[in-house]
Amino acid sequence: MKSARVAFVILFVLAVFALSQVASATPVLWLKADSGALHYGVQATDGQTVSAWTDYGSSHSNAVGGGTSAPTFVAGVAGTLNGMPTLNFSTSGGNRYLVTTASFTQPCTVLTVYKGGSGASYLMDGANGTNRLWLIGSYSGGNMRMSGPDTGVAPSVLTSAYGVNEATFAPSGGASFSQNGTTLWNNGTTSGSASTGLTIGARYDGTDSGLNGNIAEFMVFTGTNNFAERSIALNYLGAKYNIARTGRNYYGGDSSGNGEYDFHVTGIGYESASDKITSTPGSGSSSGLILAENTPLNTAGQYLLAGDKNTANTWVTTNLSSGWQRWARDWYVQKTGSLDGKLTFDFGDAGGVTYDSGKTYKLLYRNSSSGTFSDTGLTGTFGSIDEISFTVADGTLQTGYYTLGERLVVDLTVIAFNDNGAGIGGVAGDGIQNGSEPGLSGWGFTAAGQTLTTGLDGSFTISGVGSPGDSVTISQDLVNYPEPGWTATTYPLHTETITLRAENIVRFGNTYAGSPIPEPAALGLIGLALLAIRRRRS
Ligand SMILES: [Ca+2]
Ligand SMILES: [Ca+2]
Ligand SMILES: [Ca+2]
Repeated sequence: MKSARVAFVILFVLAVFALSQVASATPVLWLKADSGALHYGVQATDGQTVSAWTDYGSSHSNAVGGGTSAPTFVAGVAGTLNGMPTLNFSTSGGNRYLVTTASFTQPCTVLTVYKGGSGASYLMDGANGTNRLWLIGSYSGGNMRMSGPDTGVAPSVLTSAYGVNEATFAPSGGASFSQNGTTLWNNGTTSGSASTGLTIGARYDGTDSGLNGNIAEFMVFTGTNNFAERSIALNYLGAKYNIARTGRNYYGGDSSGNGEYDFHVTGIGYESASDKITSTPGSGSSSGLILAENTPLNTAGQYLLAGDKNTANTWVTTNLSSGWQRWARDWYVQKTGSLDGKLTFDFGDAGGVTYDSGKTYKLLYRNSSSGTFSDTGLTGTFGSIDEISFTVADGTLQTGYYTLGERLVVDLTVIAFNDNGAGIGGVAGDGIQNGSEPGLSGWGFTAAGQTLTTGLDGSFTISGVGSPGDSVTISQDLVNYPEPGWTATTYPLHTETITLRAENIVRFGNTYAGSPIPEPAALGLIGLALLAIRRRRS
């Protein structure tokens, strides 16, 4: 049942990923203002009504409304909620609300980022008018209420500022409410039962006690074994909306000191054998990095979370040693406890980069949000379609910044030439191939472990000989290709270890001590002539 649910989520998220923000959790209902708030089928813009709010949860029960009762989209404002948008559920001219047919069982927990207005201000209520189920609202003149009992929580908690709120509804006992990690009320009994359908932003029938406030995000989890996934979701919400919380903090990449890695926070974690998340959503629903356990998680409090900065991805060469390129997007990865993890990079999800299983990809790490990345030295394993995975043992898996790197591979061209240009426009014996000093064909070399012979133009090229910074040994092969009478003007006739230059061309100049013009040079001249003819034909 669980795997079927996950499969549904993956398929669904595949369709809507372009705008999504990812948490690892699989809530029953998941609404977010920054993605899938639709004005008649198209992403709403500031001031437009939202007729359908896409459900990214397993229910796929979009919250819908219409006409003058639909909420309006409020574009993000810098400095508020990290610039993220909200939906405004006004009460002016009648309540604004949306209705979903998603079903819930108790216990269930609602995670929301919202701010209500004064008065009764229902965040939500069961949609079934004959059996009003549960709600969060500031109760007029009294305390906040949750589905029956007066909680003893002041309404101002929900009206003065946006918070990350976690409200658990239980059929008998165990109900609780906390905000930004502080438990404000618990152990109450909750009336009502499981609900089919939910009204968001007003009382069950929409006719009374509208929210008169704004909702940024809304998630509902059901069941009892979801503490780990809710803990990850709380970190996701706090980072995304820049709301400080206390407790269950497993991700600090969103702070200014750590570089504001605020988005797509996701993770794995373990509370018990029945309450754990061992892999983040897979290919098609990540921001490019997928986390998973390697050695199975088995200790309460193990967590591995990651988030990014929403950096548009492409290949870049910044913050690297020469000879490397990397993804522009990097992730802050935070480890709590000891664990072996697996980091998988998904090219399709990250976007902006082309996958090639013939390349050498490496896991790169740095310990601060600026500075040079270094190679972890780990070898990746190519996975399905467009992924590469790195198994990172506990001792190597450090909290810090990770991305995918590639060692650049370059070609090397070796040229042998007759450094005897006197009378034909060059300077004899200067080690420089001037003007018409011809290449020497048929000269043997040993280069990068291969035996090679110069072609008609006096050169050969080795494709992918190595990366800038590597050393390649090249020697003229005097055993198999002796050319009596010639002396080297550039490199002596023995092995040279060279560092690849920018142009990756190494020239071996030679001169002939006697006369007449020796055969290799003559061959070279003929070769050049043949080349010229070939070029004219092409
Ligand atoms: Ca931040
Ligand atoms: Ca993929
Ligand atoms: Ca010369």
